[in-house]
Amino acid sequence: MNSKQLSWLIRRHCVEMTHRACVSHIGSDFSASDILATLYAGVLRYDADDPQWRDRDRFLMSKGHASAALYAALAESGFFPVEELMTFCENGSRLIGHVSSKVPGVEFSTGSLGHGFSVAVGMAFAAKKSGDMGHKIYALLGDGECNEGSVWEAALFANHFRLNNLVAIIDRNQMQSLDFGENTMELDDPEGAYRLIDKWRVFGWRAIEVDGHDLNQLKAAFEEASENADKKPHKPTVVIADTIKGRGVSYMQNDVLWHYRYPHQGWEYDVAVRELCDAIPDGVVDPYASSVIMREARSENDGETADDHALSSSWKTTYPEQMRRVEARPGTDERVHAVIEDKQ
Ligand SMILES: Cc1ncc(C[n+]2csc(CCOP(=O)(O)OP(=O)(O)O)c2C)c(N)n1
Ligand SMILES: [Mg+2]
Repeated sequence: MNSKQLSWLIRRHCVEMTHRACVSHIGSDFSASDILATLYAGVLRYDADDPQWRDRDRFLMSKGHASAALYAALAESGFFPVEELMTFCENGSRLIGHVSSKVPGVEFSTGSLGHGFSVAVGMAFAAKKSGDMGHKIYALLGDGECNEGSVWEAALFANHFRLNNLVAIIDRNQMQSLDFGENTMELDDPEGAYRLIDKWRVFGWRAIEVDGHDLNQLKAAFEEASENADKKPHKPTVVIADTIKGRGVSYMQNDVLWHYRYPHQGWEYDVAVRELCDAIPDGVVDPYASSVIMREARSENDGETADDHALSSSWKTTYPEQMRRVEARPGTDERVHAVIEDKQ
C-alpha cells in the first residue's frame, strides 16, 4: 500500500472510530494522518508479524491523544486486524482513547504530553551508548506539546549527547485544544524575528520544514534526516511539518472545535464520509458499507447546524477576529493561521 492510500484509510477509519465511540480528537488525527502514512508506508522499518523485532525503528506517538490515527495506521500495516478498530474505546478493548502500549506496534503508552518525546530521547541515548545504531527512533509531537518544559530538557539532552539516531517531527497545526497555540503559549516571535524552527536550531538540532500534507515533501524530509545522521558533528534532526488541524473534511479544517467534538450522527457524519469518498485514491475500497450512511448530505440551510453544531465562534466570540489569511507558499493550499492576541 502506498502512503496516499494509507493516509486516506487512516482518515476514513478515524471518522468511523470517533463517530461510533463518540470520542474526541479527530482534528488531531487528521492533522497527523499524512505524517503517519508516510512513516508507515515506506520510512519506518518494522515487521508487523514480529512487533518486538530487535532492529525495528522505534516510533513514539508523543501526541498520544491522536490514538485513533495511530491505531488505524498500525492495523492497516498488519499489526492487528482492521476489524478490531471498531472496538475503539469500548469497555474491555485494548484500543483505549490514549495510545496504549498493550497494542501491537506501540512502544510506549502516551497521552500525558511531553512524556513520549523524553522516552524517545532516552531510547536513542541507550541505543547510541550501547553501539546499537542499526535502527532509528522517531517521535511525533504536537506543537502545543512544545509548551511542555520536559520537551526542551529532552531537546537539550539529545543535542548534548549527539543523538544522530533520533528524529523528532512536530505537527505544526498552530492549534492547541481550546485555542490557537500562539494565544496559549507563544512559540513564534510576533514580529517574525524567529520561529519555532529557530528554537530547535539554537537547541542544536538540524531542522527541516515541510508541508505536512505533501507526501512527497514528507518522504524527502525523512530521507534528508537519514542523510543527516552521517554528517559531522552528529546531531538529531527535527522535521517541522506545517499542517492544518482537521485537514481532510472541509468543515473541520482550522476549527478548534474539532479537537474535542466527534462527527455526530446526521450531516456531520454524512458530509465527512461523502467528502472523503469523493477523494478516494485509486486502488482503495472503502472498508465501510455505504449503507452505514443514514442520511443525505447537509443542505445549505440545514437548521440542524444551529441546533447541534456549536461553532467555536459561538463560545469564543473573538475567535474569527483572531484568524487571518496568510500567503500560501508556492504549490500549497491557502491556509488560515492564528493572529496573536495583542499583548502590549
Ligand atoms: C501534560 C498534559 N497536559 C494537558 C493535556 C491535555 N491536552 C490534551 S491534547 C492538548 C492540546 C495539544 O495540542 P497539540 O500538542 O498542538 O496537539 P494537536 O494540535 O495536534 O492536537 C492538551 C492541552 C495533556 N494531555 N497532557
Ligand atoms: Mg497543535
